[in-house]
Amino acid sequence: MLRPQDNETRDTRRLDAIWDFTIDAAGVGRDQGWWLHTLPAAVPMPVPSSYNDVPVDPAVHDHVGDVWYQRRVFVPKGWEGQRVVLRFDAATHRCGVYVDDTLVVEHEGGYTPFEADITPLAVPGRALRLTAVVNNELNWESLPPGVVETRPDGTRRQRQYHDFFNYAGLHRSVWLYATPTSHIADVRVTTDLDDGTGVVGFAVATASRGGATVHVSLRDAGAGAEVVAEADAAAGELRVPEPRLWSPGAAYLYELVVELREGGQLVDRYSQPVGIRSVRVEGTKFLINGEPFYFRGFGKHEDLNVHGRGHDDAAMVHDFALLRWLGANSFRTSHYPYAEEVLDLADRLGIVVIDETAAVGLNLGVGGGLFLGGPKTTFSEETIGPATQANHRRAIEALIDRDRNHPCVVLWSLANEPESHTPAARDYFEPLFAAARAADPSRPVGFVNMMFAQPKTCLVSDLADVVMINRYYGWYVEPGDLAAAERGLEAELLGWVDAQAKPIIVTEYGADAMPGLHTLDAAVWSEEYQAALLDTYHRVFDRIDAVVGEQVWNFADFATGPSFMRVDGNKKGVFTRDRRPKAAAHHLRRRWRGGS
Ligand code: GCB
Repeated sequence: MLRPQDNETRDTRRLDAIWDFTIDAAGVGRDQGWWLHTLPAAVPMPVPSSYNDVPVDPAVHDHVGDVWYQRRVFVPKGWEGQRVVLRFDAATHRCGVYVDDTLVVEHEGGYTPFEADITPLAVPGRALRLTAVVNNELNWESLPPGVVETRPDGTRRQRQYHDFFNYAGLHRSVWLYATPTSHIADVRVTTDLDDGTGVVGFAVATASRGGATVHVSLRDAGAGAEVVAEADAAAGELRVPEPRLWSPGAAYLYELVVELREGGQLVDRYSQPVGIRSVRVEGTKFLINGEPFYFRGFGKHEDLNVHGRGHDDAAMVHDFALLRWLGANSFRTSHYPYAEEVLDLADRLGIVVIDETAAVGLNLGVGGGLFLGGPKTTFSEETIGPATQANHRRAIEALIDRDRNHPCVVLWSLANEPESHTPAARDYFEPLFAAARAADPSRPVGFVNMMFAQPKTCLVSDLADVVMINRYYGWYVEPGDLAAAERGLEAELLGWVDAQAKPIIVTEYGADAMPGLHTLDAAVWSEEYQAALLDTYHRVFDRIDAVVGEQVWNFADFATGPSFMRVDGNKKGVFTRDRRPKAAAHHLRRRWRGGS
């Protein structure tokens, strides 16, 4: 799905503002047709943001069910004769949208965009009433999964199987935009290197009356935007001799200008940034542009004080500055697709991204069995079954559809820590790997393994191109004993080398640290222990060639649901939630920037 863009053929209105907002505590809004009028008892709510922490109201913070957003939108006069589209960058976790009295689109999945052509309803020069009903319930079919329970007093609560707060709402921008009626509907690019020549594959989908032609030109980033290759075709390959490559830390973006012409006249134009680079896995190496790449970075979260998971440009740019300060070169979008602005900036700054779906918590052995006392069979007709799998496949396809053109994305992560040691897990994942490879044959595919599935017992890892593992030796296993952690980690990593002979990325390792807690003996929860644990892991990584990446858990402290294991959220950040460094941040900086 193309992102909205302003140019001589297209026009956008970002609808970010204070909207009217009402929680539907009694669950009556759909029956009572709340979209037909102004919302009852509305309060102001910023878009984008999570709604949970904004109003200082436990009823909103912990609400389970529908919430309603509404605003009036003026359709610009100049859009006469244009196609008018309404787009939501994300609504967590599902949403229905009404224009005046009419339902125009429904969407499942909290982190991918959706849109509706509302041309017949959007009269230029007139206002319309825009209403969105957003639902935050997690069930066995949703990603992530969860269970809604009813308490004895009739109130409801959300049980979940993942370790971050279930923030909800309109987390990203909402847009109204106009395109010509005949328009460019999709642009897909792939890039590769052929003996030093850049190869840019392109495929353009159009919606037009017929007789239309497509012209593509690839322009360099210089002031003159020189054309380096062009074609009169909707699909094909452009070859760029001696290209400037998109490389980690040294990004270079060309621009693919796509033009739709009818009778020789320009009808629509779309500009797509293109980073020419190749990605391959060979043996135990992860190659970017033919060079072995070593991932240094983090698993992150979209998580901020007040905003929750709502996108914020200033916070995003600051996080990238902190990554640079540390000498990090990569992150994983744990545990859901991040805002598209984040990937744009990663493209621009040369930060490498492992792009993950919202499939987290598909492991009742952890969440269900250990903490919640709920059902313990992960994959079954009653729990995570065919409907979840179908939804998961759609989520993979939606993620790839959204992010395929980003050079920063080098690897798809299909899930975080699912059960993967049972035949049922293999049956569940085999078709999903096939779907990901069919949707994008150009990138490696993997999933993040959890410690219950060891090198000899994991039944899913052989489907993946890389081994990604999260490990907590010295924390959940052998807490406080770093010597035991070092032995355990090394033995297991060598086991993976034996079992798979693939590149290994340790996608999570770390320890909680209470900021300001210092102990001479590096006791658990102290800043000293967190730093010492990272050192221990690094010694092991440096001894094993197949380890091609270290991504600390987590970049910053983040909000979770209530738990006896969490003190005001998860404290495994090397930064606090407000981005102050703990001792571990300085430690990492010394390792990643070579002592500077
Ligand atoms: C994990 C999960 C992550 C948790 C982390 C922890 O393995 O992937 O979501 O937050 O452990 O801190 O327990």
